[in-house]
Amino acid sequence: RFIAAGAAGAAALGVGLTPRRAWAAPEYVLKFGFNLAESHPITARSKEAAAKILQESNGRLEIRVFPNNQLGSDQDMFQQIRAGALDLFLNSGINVLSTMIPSASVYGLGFIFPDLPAVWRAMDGEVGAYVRTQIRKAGLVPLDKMWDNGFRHITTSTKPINTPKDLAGLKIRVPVGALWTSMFKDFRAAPTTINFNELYSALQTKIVDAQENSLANIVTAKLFEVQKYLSLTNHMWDGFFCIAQRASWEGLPADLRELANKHINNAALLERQDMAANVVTYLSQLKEKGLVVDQPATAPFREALVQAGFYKEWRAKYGEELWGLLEKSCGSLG
Ligand code: X2X
Repeated sequence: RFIAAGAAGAAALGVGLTPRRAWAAPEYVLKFGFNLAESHPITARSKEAAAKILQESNGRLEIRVFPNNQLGSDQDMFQQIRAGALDLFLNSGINVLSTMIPSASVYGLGFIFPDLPAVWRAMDGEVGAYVRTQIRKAGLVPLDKMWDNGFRHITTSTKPINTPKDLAGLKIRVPVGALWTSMFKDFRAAPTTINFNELYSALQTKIVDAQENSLANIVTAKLFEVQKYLSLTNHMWDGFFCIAQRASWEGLPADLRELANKHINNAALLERQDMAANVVTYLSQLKEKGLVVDQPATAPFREALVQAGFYKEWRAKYGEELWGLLEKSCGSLG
């Protein structure tokens, strides 16, 4: 980094140097961590936002982006942000966040969104606002715009999944969140919770035979190397909240906080477009890599959850207020 006295000092002295970007060490440095791979669109968009924030704050605010579990597992990062050691954490509400804020997983209920417009209606609308209020009550600061972690599909190393019966007894990895375990138990599978940073090796060493994720993650985390079958089950949608550590966020001067808020929310909107635009490419890449792709009918999977009492159970857990908002946005889930 240059020392501020360079350009500013030279200008003050009237020295005819070409103005150059020269700034002091940043006044504020925030650490921004998440689990996704370097090549995931979330990584590029968050780094781009950080660059704009550095530029437009004239070097006063630096956001250091740590993708790919560089700071540890999701559970580690969640611990760090609560302890004040991490400033911004991008993660699924269905994942570790829901261990502290149960309503944060609500959008992960199976088969509630037919498409992305339905997702954003809910999450940019009253459902998202409700969850963000709960996150705030838990002492963390959620930024407004969610990031897209994609519709989720099942991959296995053993067999294609075409009907709910194919899930019976399947050793499948799920992230750390009660909704995931509940849903896959109700499918009669045998779910095991494993953090994302251990997923590849868990599949490789056959600790589990299956996992479920977005096409983006199956490509960018190279899960195709250790899986053989991909069933496009679209069984749930997942998104990431950007959560700020309250003291470091509120400790920023208002202008810098506003600048960071603007660029991070804007990055989320751009990343949503990337994810939608990349679906076709990801799918053809996975076919090229040799995955056997199936497109099962989804109605029987949803019916299996209904029969298992899944929606009833989670309606009671989320409560009538949130359930009402969900049905207002998605239509009747009964
Ligand atoms: O852990 C996963 O599977 C991931 C990356 O999709 C989430 O963070 C929920």
